[in-house]
Amino acid sequence: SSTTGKAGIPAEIPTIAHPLADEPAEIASNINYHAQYSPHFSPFKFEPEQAYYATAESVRDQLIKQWNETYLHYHKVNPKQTYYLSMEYLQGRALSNAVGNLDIQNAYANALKQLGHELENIVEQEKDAALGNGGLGRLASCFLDSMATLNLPAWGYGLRYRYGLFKQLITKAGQEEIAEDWLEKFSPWEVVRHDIVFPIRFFGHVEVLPNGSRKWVGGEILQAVAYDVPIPGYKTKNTNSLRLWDAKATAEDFDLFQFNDGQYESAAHLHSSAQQICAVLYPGDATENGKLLRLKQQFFLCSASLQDIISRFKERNNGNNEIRWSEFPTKVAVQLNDTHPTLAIPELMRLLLDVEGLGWDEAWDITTRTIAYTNHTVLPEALEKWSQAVMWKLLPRHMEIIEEIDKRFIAMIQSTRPDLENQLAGMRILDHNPQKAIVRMANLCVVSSHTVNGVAQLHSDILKAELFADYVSIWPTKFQNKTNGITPRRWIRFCNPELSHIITKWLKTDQWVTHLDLLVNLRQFSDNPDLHAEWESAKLASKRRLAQYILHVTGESIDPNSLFDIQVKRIHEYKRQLLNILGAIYRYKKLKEMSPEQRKNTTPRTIMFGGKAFATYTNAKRIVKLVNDVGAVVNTDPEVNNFLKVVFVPNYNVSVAEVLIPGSELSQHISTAGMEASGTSNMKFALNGCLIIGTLDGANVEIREEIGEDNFFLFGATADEVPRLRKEREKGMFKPDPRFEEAKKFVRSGAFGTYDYNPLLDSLEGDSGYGRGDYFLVGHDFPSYMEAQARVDEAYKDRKRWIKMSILSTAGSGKFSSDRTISQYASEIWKIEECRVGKV
Ligand code: 4GP
Repeated sequence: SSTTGKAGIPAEIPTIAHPLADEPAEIASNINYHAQYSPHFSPFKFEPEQAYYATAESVRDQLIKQWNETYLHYHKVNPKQTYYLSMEYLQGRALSNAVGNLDIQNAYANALKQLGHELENIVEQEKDAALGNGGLGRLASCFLDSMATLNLPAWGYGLRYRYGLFKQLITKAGQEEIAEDWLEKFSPWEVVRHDIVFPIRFFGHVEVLPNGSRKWVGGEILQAVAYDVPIPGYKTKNTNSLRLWDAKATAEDFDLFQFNDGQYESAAHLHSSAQQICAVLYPGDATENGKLLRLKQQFFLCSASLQDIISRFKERNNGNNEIRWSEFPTKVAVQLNDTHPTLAIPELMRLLLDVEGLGWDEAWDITTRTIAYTNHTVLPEALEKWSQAVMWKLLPRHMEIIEEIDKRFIAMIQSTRPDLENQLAGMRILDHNPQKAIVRMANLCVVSSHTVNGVAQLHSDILKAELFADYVSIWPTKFQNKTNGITPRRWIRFCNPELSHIITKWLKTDQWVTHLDLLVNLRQFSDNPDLHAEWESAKLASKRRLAQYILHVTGESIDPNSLFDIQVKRIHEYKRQLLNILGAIYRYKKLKEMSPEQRKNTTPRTIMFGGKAFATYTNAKRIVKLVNDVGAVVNTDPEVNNFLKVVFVPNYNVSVAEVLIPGSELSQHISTAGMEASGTSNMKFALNGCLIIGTLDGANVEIREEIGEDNFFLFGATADEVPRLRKEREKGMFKPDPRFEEAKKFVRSGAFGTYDYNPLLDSLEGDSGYGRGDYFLVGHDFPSYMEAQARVDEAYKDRKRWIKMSILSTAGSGKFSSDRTISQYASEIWKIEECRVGKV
C-alpha cells in the first residue's frame, strides 16, 4: 500500500477529478462553480461581494493542492522545522497576494473580465486580517512570506481572534474605536482541522504521585482547535501553514440539567470562557480580569502549539517505537516573537517532565537547545512582568518550574560567577518584592534560550550594552542581531506595479523580486533622463491614485503636484507625531505671515498622518485630535491651502499602507534616538523611492548607510547623547528654540479650536519625569528638525536631484528584504535548510 507509518498519511496524493484550471475560460467556469456549489448567498447573485468569495474559493483550490503536497513532502523528508510563535500577525488581504505569488494574476483578471468584473475591484472586497497591532505583527507576516518563498520548512502559530485590531473612526471627539469583525461572513482562507484538537488546562493544582513525580490536575479544560491558513511562496510550490488556534468547549461541558433548570449562564460556563479566549486581540489589561485573560491567551497559544509540535515530532520519529528525545532540537526550532509566548518555556519543560517522564537535566537541555527569543522593544512598559500571585492561580505547575529554573540560575551564578553577586537581584527571573511579586518574562527568555536577538544593529547593540548587559558576560555568544526586513512581493511588486515594471525593464530581469540586492544595478542609471521620465510618471500615477483614495475616505482633495509627506505608524509619544504636527503648525503660521508673492516661492506640501492610538493611551489620542483639528483649520484657509494641507488618513492598516507607500515622496521616521527598535515602514518607503527624514534610530541607521547619507535627511540627537540631554533638562539647563515656543503658544492661543491641549503641551515642558519634562526630547530636536525640513523643501525644487535621490533610495534598499533576514535566521539561529517541493 502507499501509506507510511501508522498515521495513515499517504506517500502520494491520490489523484481525484477536480476542476483545477489554468486557462481564463476554465477559471471563469471554476469561479462559477464555486458561486453555485459552495454557496453562501442567495442563488444567481453575482455582485462584487459574491464574486470575491467565489474567486477566493477558486484560488484556494489551487493553494490546497500545493499545500497538501508541501505537507507530504516535509513529512517524507522529515527536515528540521521552525515554528514561529507569535501572538500577532498582520496579514492584510490574501487574495491579491495569493494570485501574485502563484503567478496567476493575469489569468484571474481575464477570467473575471469574462464574468463582468475587474480583479482590482474584487480584491478590495476582502477585509484585512488584522490580528496584530503594528510592526511586530506585520514583521511576522513578512517572515511567513519569505519562509515559503525560500522553501523553508517553517510554520507560524497564532491565535484566531474574532475581533482583531479595532476599526478607527475619526469624529469631532477624535479617535473612536469600534470592533472589526473580519470573520463576520467567513474567511475563505482558513481550513478548520476538526481532527487537530488539544486540551488546554487552566487553574487546578499540583498532585504528587507515589513515585515522587508531579502532575497538574483539576481546574478547567478547554479545547484548542486548529484553523490553518495556507501561506504560498512566490513562484514556488512550497506552501506553508499559519496555524491559528481557536478555543471551544465540548458538549459534555454543557450542563443540560442546569440549563433546563433555567441557570443558563452557569450551564454554559465553559463555553463562554472559551469564547473569551479568542474574542479580541490584546484585551484591555487595566483590570485584574483583563490581565488574567491576556495570560490565558498566551498560555493557550503556547500549550496548543507545543502539544502539536511534540505530536508531530513523535509521528515523524517513531520508526522503531522508541522516541529519541535527544533528537528533538535537531528537528524542532521554536522562535518566540517577543516575550508574549514565553510560557512556551515552562510548558515545554512540563510536557517533557510530567507527560513524557524525562529528568530535569535532559528536559532542560532539550528546551534550551530548542528555544530562541527575539526582543522588539526596549520600552520599559512593554517588557512583560506578570504577577506571581496570578500565575500561581492560573498555572501552578508552571510556577513550580519557573521557581526551579530561577533557583538553578542563582546557584549557577553563585558557584561560577561570584563577581556578579550584586547584579543577581536584577538578573533573576523572580522578583519577590513584597509589594508586588512578579515574574520577569524577558529574563526567563534570556536564561532559557540558546539565542537572543535584536531587530536592527543599533537595537542589538543597546540590548547588549544596557538591557541584557549582565548576561553578556556569562553567555557572550548568545546575543545576535537580525536586522528586520520586509517582503518585496507585497511591498513593491504587488502594491506598486508601475514602478516594478520600470525596474524590471531597466534591470532586464525580474529576478530582483526574490534577489533584492539586484536593485543596486539601478545606480548606474540614476542620471539617465529616460529613466527619470519614467520614474517620475510612475510616481505621479501612484500619487493620483492616493489622492483619489484620500478624497474618497476624507472628502479632502489634495494636489498631486504638491510634495506628499507621510507619517504612518502606531501613535506613540516616542515616535513623535507631535514633532511632525508642531512643525506643520509652525509652517502654517509662517505661511500666514508671508505675502502672496513669498508664498509662491515655497514648496507646496501635503502632510499626511495615519495610525491608531491604543484605546486607553490618553496623550496619543490627544495627538490624533490635534492633527485633525489642525487639518480642519489649515485645509479651509484659502490663503494657504494651495501651499499646505494636513490630512489624517483614518483607519490605517495594511491595505491602506499599500496605497499610501507607492504615492509617498517623503516619509517621517523621527523617533527619539534609541527608542525605535528597528522600524519596518521606513524600509517600505525607501524601497518605493520615497526619501526619509529621520533620526539616527533603529534601522534608519542602516538604511542611511545603504542608500548614502546625501540621500537621507538626518536630524536630531543621537542615542548616546539622549541620557545626558535628559539629565541636563532635569537640571533646568535646556533653552528651548523660539520657533518651538511660538508653535506651542499658537496652539495654546486656541488657533485650532477650543479643545484643551494644555495637558498635551505640558508634557513637553516642566523639568523631569516620564510624560512631563519632554522625556522624548521634542523640544531639543525641534530646531534641527526644522532645518532638515528646509533642506527637503530646497531639494524638492530641484526635480533632477530629487528623482535621482529617489532612484538611489530604491537602489539601496536591497538589504531590507525579509528574504535576507529569514536566510540569516535559518542559518545562524534555526539551523534549518531549504526543503523544496519539486519544480513548478
Ligand atoms: C516593534 C518595534 O517598535 C519596531 O521598531 C520594530 O520594527 C517592530 O517591532 C518589528 O521588530 N515592536 C512592536 C511591539 O510592535 O509591539 O513591541
